[in-house]
Amino acid sequence: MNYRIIDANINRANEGLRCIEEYVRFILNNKSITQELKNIRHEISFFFDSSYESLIQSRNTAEDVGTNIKNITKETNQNDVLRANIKRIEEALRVLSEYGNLPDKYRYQIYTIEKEIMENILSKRHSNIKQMLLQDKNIYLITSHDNFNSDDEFLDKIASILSSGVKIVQYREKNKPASEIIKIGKSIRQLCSIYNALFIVNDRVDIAKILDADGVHLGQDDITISDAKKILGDDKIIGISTHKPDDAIKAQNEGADYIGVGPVFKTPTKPNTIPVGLEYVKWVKENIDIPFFAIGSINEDNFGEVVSAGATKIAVIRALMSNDNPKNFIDKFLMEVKNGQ
Ligand code: 3NM
Repeated sequence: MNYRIIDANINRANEGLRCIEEYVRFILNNKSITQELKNIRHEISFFFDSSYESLIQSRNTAEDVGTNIKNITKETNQNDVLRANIKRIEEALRVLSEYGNLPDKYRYQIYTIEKEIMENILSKRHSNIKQMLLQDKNIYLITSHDNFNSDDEFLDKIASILSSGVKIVQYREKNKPASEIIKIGKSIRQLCSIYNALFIVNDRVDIAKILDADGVHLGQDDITISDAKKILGDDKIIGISTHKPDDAIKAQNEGADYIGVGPVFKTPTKPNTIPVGLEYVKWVKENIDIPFFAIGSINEDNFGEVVSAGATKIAVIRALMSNDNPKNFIDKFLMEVKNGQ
C-alpha cells in the first residue's frame, strides 16, 4: 500500500466532508444529511485505523511537490465551495478505493448525498419565493357556494371581491361532484389570473393539479404535505389547517408554506368544532415562523382583537361572501393591521 497516497487522500476526503458538512448544517439546517456526512467521515477513518501509524510516518508535507498547486476551494461563493468540495471528496474516495481498497459504497453514498443537497437547495429557493408571494396577502377569501342561486351569481361575487383587492382565493367545495368542481374551478382560476391573485384549491390535490392552481389547502385528515408535494412539486403553495400547537409545529416541520389557525371563534361552517380562541393565535405568533391566517367567524366587529393577538392575516368566508361592500371590509382590516404594527 502506498501510505503517502492513502494519507493524502484520507485528509483530502475528510477536509472536503467537513466543508460540506458545515454547509449542510449551518446553511441548509439539515440534520439528517449532516449526520450522514459525519458517519462517512468516521467510517473512513475507522477503515484505515489499523494503518494509522504507517500513514503518519509516511507523511512528508515539506517535500510534497503538490503543496503549492492552486487550491480549488479558494472560492468566495458558498455554492462554489460546496460544489468544489463534493468533487474533491468524490475524487479522494476514488483514489482511496483504487489504492487502498476502500469500499466503493462511500463514493456512491456521496453521489446520493450530492443529489439530496441539490434538492434541498432548490426546495429552499422555492420556499423563499413562496414566502415572498404570501407576504402581502392579508385577506384570504375562502369561497362558499351556499346562498347563491346560480354559478354565475357565485362567480360574480368572487369577481367583485377580487376587484376590491383580495389577492388570494381558496376554492372550497365539499358537496359537488368532481366534474362540477373542475368546471367552476376553471372559471375561478381565470378570474384569479385576471386579477393577479393566487388560486388555491381546498383538499383536492388532483384538482389543484388539473386546474394548474397556485397551491392546495389541506385539512388535518387529508393527504400529507409530503405526498401533496410529490403530486404538485416544490413550487406550489401548500397550506394546512391547524387547531393546536402540535398541529402547527408538525406543519412547519413538514414544510407547509402557511397554516390556518382556528377556528378562533365559533363558526357555523364547522358547527361541531370547539373554537381555539385568541390564545392559540398568540401562541402561533410567538412560536411559529411561517405565515399564518387566523380563521373562524372573523368579521368587522372582532378583527381588532385578532390583530391585537398578533395576526396580520385572516381567512374568511362569510365576512366577504355575504358582504355587499367587500371593499369596505378589506380597507378597514388593512387599516387595522397598519395601525396595529
Ligand atoms: N376552516 P367563516 S374555520 C373553513 O378553523 C374554515 O380551520 C376553519 O368561515 C378552521 O369566516 C372555517 O364564515 C370557516 O366563519 C370560516
